[in-house]
Amino acid sequence: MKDIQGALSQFLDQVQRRNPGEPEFHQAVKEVLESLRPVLSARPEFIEEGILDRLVEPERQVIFRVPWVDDQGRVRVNRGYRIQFNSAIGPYKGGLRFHPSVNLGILKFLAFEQIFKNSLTSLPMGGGKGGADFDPKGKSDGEVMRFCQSFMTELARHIGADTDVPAGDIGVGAREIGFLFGQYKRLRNEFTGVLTGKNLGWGGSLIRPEATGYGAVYFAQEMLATRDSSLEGTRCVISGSGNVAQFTAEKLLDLGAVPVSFSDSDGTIYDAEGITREKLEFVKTLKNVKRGRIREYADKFSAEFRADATPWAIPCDCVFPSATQNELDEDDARTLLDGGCRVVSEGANMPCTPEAVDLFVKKGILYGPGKAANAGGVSTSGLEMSQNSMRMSWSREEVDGRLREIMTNIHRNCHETAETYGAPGNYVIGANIAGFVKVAEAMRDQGVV
Ligand code: NDP
Ligand code: 2IT
Repeated sequence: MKDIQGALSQFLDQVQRRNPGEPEFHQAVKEVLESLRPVLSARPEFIEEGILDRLVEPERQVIFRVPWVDDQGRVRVNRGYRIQFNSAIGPYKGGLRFHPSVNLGILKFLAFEQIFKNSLTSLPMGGGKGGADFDPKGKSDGEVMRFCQSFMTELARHIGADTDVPAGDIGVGAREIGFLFGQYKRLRNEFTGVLTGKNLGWGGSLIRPEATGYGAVYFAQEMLATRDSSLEGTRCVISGSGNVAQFTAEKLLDLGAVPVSFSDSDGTIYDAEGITREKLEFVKTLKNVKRGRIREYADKFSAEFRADATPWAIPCDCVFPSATQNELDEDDARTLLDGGCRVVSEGANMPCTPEAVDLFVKKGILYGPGKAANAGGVSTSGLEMSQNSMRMSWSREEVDGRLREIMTNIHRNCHETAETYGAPGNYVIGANIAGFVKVAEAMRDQGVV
């Protein structure tokens, strides 16, 4: 055990040295590797055969210029990326993020997480991620379209239905997927399932828009069931107000829970009376059609707006962080615990800092890490790929039933793996080990590639 510890810390030092200026990537690698200690002790071949060395090195990273012309006729230039991290168990799969903060380190952390998440889904998908430092906020539809067309003009040569299948993430929703798909089709003259998250009329899957949020709630339900408890009547804090946040709220309402907050980068709304279906419809139109700010909710309904604040000070039973990475730190975790929080199900990727995660785990509350809890989105993308391959579309009930079953299986797998490796109830260890072993074994089977 001591040797493993020494080898791991040397290994992490090396990852930091070889990938300077990428703190989020270091954070994601450290979290996964530290969880793997028990499996690496039991199966030293994973170290001896260089599996870890290969696992932290992306198979391919593409960085490219994205020039486009704005509405004033001015030339603008953004930087585009696609990280094709690991294809041991299937074609690269993962979203595209358009946000001014996007850089190589952030996309590498997201692609790295995606490897294990996709492995947990039980579907044949490798790990990838991409995006650009483009900010869709305040841009006209025409500008977004021209940007997407330019982005796809380069990306098209690197992706394909059996090679790499991107989807949405922050700043990339149905509108952007439409523009990207249109340009791919035009360049390649083929109508294939090269992207997921497509609209229904041209190859999309029912339930894909809902899937990440619904899945995060299903995961919370499963965690609560281990303690003979349920979501009914619980007060739930949600951060973000985009795709994941909206459908988290919708499923919570279906199950008799009470969502009380949303947020965006300007602040938080707290609706102590509860966000109803009618109020949720307002948020969907506000965010998806009018592209407005969440503070307008407080103007419209009698709710509080907390400028520049996150929602973690609101007392609650359950929390669904659904905005971005490292949005919840140790102090926030302590405040939440003091306020009675006993469930955290991560809709976002890596929203809790390592110190916050440690505190949740130490206090023994139900903490579902993103790579397990938010895997419903990519799982349903996998189901969209299956439907595209078969040239068929399944009903809402069929897809939702499969999503439900996948989330139940992910939960069971994480729960049982944690127990097998001596950490009962620790979903971090369960998710990381279960996700890793499948990929590591596939890499061994396929030789040194
Ligand atoms: P959206 O773009 O639809 O919504 C993002 C929301 O988060 C917005 O309310 C946005 O506010 C807020 N936000 C984003 N960045 C920041 C920031 N730096 N500070 C404060 N608020 C911020 O994205 P999604 O809902 O799709 O994604 C949310 C999270 O879920 C991300 O972590 C993503 O990686 C993860 N995820 C998404 C999946 C999907 O299928 N879409 C699948 C699995 C995980 P504002 O508008 O002000 O920027
Ligand atoms: O983080 C994620 O899992 C996503 N953004 C969804 C990826 C996908 O391919 O559906």
